[in-house]
Amino acid sequence: MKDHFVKFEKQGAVGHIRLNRPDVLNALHSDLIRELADVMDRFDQDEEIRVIILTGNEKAFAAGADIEELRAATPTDFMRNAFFADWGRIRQISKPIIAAVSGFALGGGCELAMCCDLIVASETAKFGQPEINLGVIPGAGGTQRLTRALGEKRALQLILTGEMLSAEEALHAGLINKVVPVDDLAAEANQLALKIAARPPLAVQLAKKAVYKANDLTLEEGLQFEQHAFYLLFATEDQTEGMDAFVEKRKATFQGK
Ligand code: CO8
Repeated sequence: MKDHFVKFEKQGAVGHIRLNRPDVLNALHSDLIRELADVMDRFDQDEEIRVIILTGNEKAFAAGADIEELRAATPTDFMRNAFFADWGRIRQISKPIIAAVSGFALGGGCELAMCCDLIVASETAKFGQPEINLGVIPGAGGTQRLTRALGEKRALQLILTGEMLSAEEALHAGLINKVVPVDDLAAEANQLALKIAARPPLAVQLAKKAVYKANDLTLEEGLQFEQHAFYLLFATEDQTEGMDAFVEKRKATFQGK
């Protein structure tokens, strides 16, 4: 697979992906999203990879959908081309994805960061949904994910005005996990990725799934899902290893089996 709109490389248990349209602040052309979903699928199937890091460049994680592409679009184009199908593929990735965000994460860029499971940001990061200024609204989850993350009032403030949140504000609002100086961003994301990569991969993947069920299911259904996932993990070698290692007072080594 050749890289084009996204660059990617594997470093041990971590799959790195960089959005690569720097001239247009990584505007998310549909071809870019397709490439991104292809690479994520490939990393998801690669048994050595346990965590994925998605990043942009210092000026922009991504400044939204490619407005040039969207400008002439019609509703039937969106429907015929299943415009959001590749976003659906990204949502289905079972391994944890860490967004390392510097600069602008706007519109589809903010939505893409929110599709990731954890967000580490540099002090320069800015998050927002400015679609209202273009005569539209968010289309890749902004009204839903931002509302779940921030609550209705703060989500409405951003979506109705197009205002941006600074990294510090995003941290206080619970949208992101950590803010670091720009020079530390890559190292911080990598450190977090390695920490998760040392955990049992099947438990990590089921934990990710179970947490998202909290939004989709009733409490009773969510508790049932969690219990079944908990039972299932007792069929893994990693459960035996984890508990044996504790009792034997040694460090566990997890194989993802
Ligand atoms: N699409 C296309 N080109 C863009 C985009 C974009 N979203 N953002 C920036 N660019 C281009 C600019 O046109 C400019 O190109 P050129 O050098 O050829 O003139 C280049 O990137 C650099 O941008 P600026 O000169 O504007 O840089 P500034 O630092 O002055 O400003 C901003 C940075 C504030 C981020 C500004 O570029 C901006 O407002 N960008 C648009 C932000 C926006 O409105 N995003 C929302 C887009 S709509 C959307 O995301 C809908 C989501 C739907 C689902 C997702 C489907 C993929």
